[in-house]
Amino acid sequence: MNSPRTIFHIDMDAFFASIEQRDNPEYRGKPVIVGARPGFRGVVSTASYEARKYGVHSAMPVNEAYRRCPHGIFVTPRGRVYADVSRAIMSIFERFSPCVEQVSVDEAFLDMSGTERLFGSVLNAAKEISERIRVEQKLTGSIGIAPNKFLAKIASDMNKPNGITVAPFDPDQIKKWLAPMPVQKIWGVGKKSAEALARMGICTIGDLQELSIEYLEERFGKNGVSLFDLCRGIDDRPVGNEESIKSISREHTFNVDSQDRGQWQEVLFSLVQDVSKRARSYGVKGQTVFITWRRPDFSRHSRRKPLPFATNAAKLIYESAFELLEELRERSLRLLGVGITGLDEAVQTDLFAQKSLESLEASEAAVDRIVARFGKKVIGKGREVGRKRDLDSFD
Ligand code: TTP
Ligand code: MG
Repeated sequence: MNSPRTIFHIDMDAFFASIEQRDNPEYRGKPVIVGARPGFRGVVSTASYEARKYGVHSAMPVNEAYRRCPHGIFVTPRGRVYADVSRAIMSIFERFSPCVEQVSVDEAFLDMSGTERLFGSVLNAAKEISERIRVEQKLTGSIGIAPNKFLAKIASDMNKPNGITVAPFDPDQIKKWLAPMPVQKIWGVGKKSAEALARMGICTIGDLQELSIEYLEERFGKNGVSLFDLCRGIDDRPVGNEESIKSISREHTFNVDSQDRGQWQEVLFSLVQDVSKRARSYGVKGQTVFITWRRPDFSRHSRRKPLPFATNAAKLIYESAFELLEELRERSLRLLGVGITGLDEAVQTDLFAQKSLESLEASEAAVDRIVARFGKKVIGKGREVGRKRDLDSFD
């Protein structure tokens, strides 16, 4: 029997169009259609909610969109900007869970199981994520909370835009909740399968629930078994790929490209505090440290280095990360990030070193507890003192 899980699915609202409305205040409250230019071949990437009222949607030929909404604001996509925002959003998610699976440019699953301790309740965590997206990116996303990926995805779509929806967690309630929904809500049931099912008189998930597993298997083979499970809301797929489960990182974009190595070190130091604190709160250690950076031309690069021991101690992570930074042959940086990987692998360390390492980790964990209780002001670790202003810009 698997232990119960809590999964979030987060999907940004009208993603490309909302970014355009954010960056061009004169577009706000208006029908914005991002995609090909009217008069040319090509399709709509997405439309703002104001434009959707006219029936405009993703993948519609742009000339059709123009017929439906001639007074719309037609915008050519700015891919690089969207990719940057996407990365920033994903890095917000990574602050809330070490297990994030990015599904598309504006969508991710987070395994939030066991995080109640950190955020009070999962609903509270969802509100905080939503708030971080609003404050840091001036955008909104919709969040679904459920015991698995399938239900979380359905939930996130139910109260768009800017909604938080909690799916039922009890098996009977889940069945009832799903019953009135159309069969297309099930992953893998596209237009063709839906038509085939409709010919059998099956239109809703509730209709599917009536069928026996034998019948479904005979009719649809292996897919029939998964239909049997999904229509009851059963889905055991784990969140994440190897990569996402095995790293914790933070990054900072400079307000203006920075040529100041002293500033790079300060930023690195602050970021390492966060990475280390998160690793401690999740009870994981890393074996490798990496730094990532972006040049002013937006190109992204990274370098990695093994840590002397698997650890989550800020001191050791910083020392290795600092060496990587020292080796950097860049004049100017747009962004700097740091992280640890190799979180799950078991490692052997020699016993003597292990002991001093444990006491270092224990003392840093003690600092976390004091800060959690009395606030950050009471403790400053050397360089953190006087850097509060800069630290604020990371949150
Ligand atoms: P979606 O999340 O599907 O759509 P959305 O974020 O615009 O709107 P919603 O509030 O319904 O989630 O896709 C994310 C982005 O991906 C979208 O803003 C533009 C791009 N996209 C395309 O370019 N073509 C497409 O056909 C789709 C579906 C999306
Ligand atoms: Mg979206």
